[in-house]
Amino acid sequence: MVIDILTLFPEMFSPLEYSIIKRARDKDIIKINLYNIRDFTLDKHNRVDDYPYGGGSGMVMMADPIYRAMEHICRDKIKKPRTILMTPGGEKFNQGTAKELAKEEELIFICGHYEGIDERIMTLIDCQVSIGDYVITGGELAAMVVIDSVSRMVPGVLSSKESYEEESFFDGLLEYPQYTRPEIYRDMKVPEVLLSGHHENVNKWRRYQSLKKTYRLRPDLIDYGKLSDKDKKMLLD
Ligand code: 6GU
Repeated sequence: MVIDILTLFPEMFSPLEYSIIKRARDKDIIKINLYNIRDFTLDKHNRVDDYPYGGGSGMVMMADPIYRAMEHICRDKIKKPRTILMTPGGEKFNQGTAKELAKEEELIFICGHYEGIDERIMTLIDCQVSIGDYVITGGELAAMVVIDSVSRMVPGVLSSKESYEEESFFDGLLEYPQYTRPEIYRDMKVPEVLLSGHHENVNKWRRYQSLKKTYRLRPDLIDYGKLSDKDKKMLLD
C-alpha cells in the first residue's frame, strides 16, 4: 500500500519510523510519502494560510498549495487515489473504517490546520475522517492514528503471532487478561486455569473474562442479540 501525506509538518511523522510500521516499510509492504504543503506555494513568502473572507478569528489554509500538491502526486496516475481529509468534523473513525481503507492500493491523507481549509478543496476529497469527539491542534496526530490502524490490517504487516484476529474488536469484545512469568509476582498469582494445560477450560475462561470486562468497561460494545443463553447467564452471575 502507498500512503501519501500532505502536511505542513512532515517532521511530525517520525512515530511511523518505529516498530511494526517500520518493519512493514522496510519490507516494502507499506510505502509512506510525505509532502510538505509549503513546498507547493508559488509566492516568495511561501504562504499557506490567509485571513477568512467574512472576517472572524484565526487563519484558513489556502486552496492553491493543496491543489498543486495533489496535482504533483497524481501527475502520472491513471486513477486518483482515495483522498481523506483529517478534520474534527469528519466521520468518526473505527475498526470498520480501518478494514475498508486497508483494501485500497493507495491513500492520500490531507492534514487540516488552523481554523479550517478553504472549502474549495472539497472537490479533491473522497471522505472526511475524525478520530473522536474532541479537538486536537492539527490533523497530523489523527492521520498517524488512522495510518497505524489501517497499516496493520494490510496483509503481511502483522505476523501470524501478532494477528489481529484474536484481539479486541475483532469479535466485538475487549481482550481477556494476559499473564507471563513469573507465576507469582508480589503475592499476585496467575489464575490456576492458565497453568492447567486444559485448552478448552482456558478458552472458556478467556471468553468469560472478555465478556465480563466488556460488560463492565464498554457495555455499548455488547450486541445482546449475539449472546448465547450461557453468555447471558455468565454476565448475571
Ligand atoms: Cl482529524 N483533527 C483535529 N484537529 N482534531 C481532531 C481530529 C482531527 N479528530 C478528532 N479531533
